Amino acid sequence: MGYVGFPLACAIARSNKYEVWGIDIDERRINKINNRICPVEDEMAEKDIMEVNINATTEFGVLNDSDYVIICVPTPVDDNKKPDLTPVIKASEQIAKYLHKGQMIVLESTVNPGVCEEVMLPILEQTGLKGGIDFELAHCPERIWPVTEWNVYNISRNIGAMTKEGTKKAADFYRSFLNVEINEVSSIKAAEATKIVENTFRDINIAYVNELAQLFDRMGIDIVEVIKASSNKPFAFMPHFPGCGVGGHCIPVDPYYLIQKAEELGFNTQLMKTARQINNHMPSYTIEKLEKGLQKFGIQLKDAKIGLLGLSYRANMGDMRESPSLEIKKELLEKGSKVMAHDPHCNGHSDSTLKHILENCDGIIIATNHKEFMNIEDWGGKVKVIIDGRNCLENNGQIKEKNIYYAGIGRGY
Ligand code: SAJ
Repeated sequence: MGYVGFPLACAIARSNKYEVWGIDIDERRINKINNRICPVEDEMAEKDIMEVNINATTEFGVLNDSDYVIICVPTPVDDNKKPDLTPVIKASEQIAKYLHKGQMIVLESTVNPGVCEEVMLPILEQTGLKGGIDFELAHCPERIWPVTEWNVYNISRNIGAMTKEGTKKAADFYRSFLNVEINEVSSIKAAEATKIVENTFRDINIAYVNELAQLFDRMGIDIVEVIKASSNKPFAFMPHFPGCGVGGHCIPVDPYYLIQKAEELGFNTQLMKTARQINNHMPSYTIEKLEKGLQKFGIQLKDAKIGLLGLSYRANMGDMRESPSLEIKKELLEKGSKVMAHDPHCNGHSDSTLKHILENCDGIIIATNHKEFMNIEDWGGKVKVIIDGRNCLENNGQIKEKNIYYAGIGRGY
């Protein structure tokens, strides 16, 4: 019942063809849903919860009477960037308790090719029931882009099961409640591969512009101008933009699932590993720029008060998972700076107000391009340096008027 499962449950309920049970181990989340409080930041889901009926429970026993079971649990990595399939395994173990003939089990969580058949299937077949015969196992990778116009109702999907018939049956199930293209692929592995390819594609492309940003800062070239100009090529170019880092529970995480699987097979995914290294370096690169800016005013990081604007990993939302801001804060503290963080979307995690930061900090890092930061007029009296980690304040007139040292990422200096 997270940002993937809850909107999906609403979409199924909205079709009025199914009795929908939303299961979650988080009782608070279940209580919210049963009190028609939306458990996720999702515009459509906020609407849905008032209009559709979902039975929410922590009891897996409802699976006894379920024909379709869809798993939408996290697939994180641990502190050593190793895949952590615990949520998938635990969900599979619960499902196995109630597995019965004719059931369709679908995994939506992002995994590397092989997880469905090498991890989930053995757990399910311990019941003596056979996948592809007594029950179906399919993979329909989730595609959600939080706080954008893209949502479960308008994004096409790929789906693969253990057999051709199983794939068709699974696809027809999704077609029964979604009015989007449901593309049947040849196998579960192909379906698992599509999603991990989509996200590693993005990570590599972001790493590419982040590498260019560091080079062009040395060459006096503004990479944002260049990328925008190159984007007028009507084919074979897809713009990405540099920043202070790559956050979220997907892009900086999913590549490690494929990297790990490849290692198990004795293959070195050097491009994906290098892309991760480049993107993981961007918080440090951002701090290097802050250090250079402060030095122009004779201020050392160890004596500096630094304002960190933005804690979430993406604009206008409050999700801090794998956020570069957390890396930036950690490294600044290690360097002896006093750090004051403010994020209007991460209630409870700010340790300062925007006003206090603007009036007391020597330097500011914009780590998230929240709309609340776009029209700051009065930057206070003390701020000497602003490093714009999302290249979002270039047109803020106030900054230009004051003798504030302003630098972005990859803007040529
Ligand atoms: N970022 C850049 N430069 C860019 C684009 C993004 O530095 O040009 C950074 C963002 O600031 C953010 C991170 O990368 O920190 C991830 O950004 P994102 O826009 O990919 O946002 P997510 O992770 O919420 O959504 C992604 C989806 N994004 C797109 O496909 C555009 C998609 O990969 C998945 O549907 C989703 O993760 C998921 O759930 O897997």
